[in-house]
Amino acid sequence: MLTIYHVPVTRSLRVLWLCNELDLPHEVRTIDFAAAYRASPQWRSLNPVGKVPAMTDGGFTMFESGAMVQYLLDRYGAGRLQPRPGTEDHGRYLQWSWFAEATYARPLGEIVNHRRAFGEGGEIPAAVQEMKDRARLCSEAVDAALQGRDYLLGEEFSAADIMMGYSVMLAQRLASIDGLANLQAYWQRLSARPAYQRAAAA
Ligand SMILES: N[C@@H](CCC(=O)N[C@@H](CS)C(=O)NCC(=O)O)C(=O)O
Repeated sequence: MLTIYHVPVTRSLRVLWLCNELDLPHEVRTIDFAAAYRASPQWRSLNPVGKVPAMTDGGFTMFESGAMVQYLLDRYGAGRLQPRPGTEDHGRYLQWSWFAEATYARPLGEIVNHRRAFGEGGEIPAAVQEMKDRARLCSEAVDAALQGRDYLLGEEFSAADIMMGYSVMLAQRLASIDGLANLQAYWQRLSARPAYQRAAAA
């Protein structure tokens, strides 16, 4: 049985969303996001750096959201939601999946961390603006890539859209996707999916 350790609006959303798309049975355990709990030996035994999410599959533990998505697809996906490995399409799929977390979500996550560390009103405006500018560049790149297509790989939804969907959600909350019509339509399309909506309500 899969257990997903979840906090609403965090990256565990990606894993729940994927499970819903694949109809994979799973248990959701909502955890306390307080720093003290995340620093506890109990939580650190699941996520060694005290972040969210974590997932267990029987006795196997994982603590990186994109790796969880790929593991679940490879183990239980039966070829769904990703192109065949070793193809150019799969290379594109991997690139957008990694870009979503390593490049796009990074400055956005730092805005959240910065606010948490310095408190409301204690932010360094120039630092926040610099992170927003870097996120905006990513938003523009995804907007351009979506020209003439519904999803990152074309007409077919893939797990890269799940990886990216979370990052776009952060961008529209923390930076802005104003003026980026393709990205806005993409976000509307993704957030209308029943599997996303069930995950967002968890
Ligand atoms: N690359 C990691 C990032 C995990 C991450 O930054 N999680 C956030 C919540 S979405 C968190 O736990 N932040 C608390 C902190 O960094 O102290 C992943 O995708 O799992």
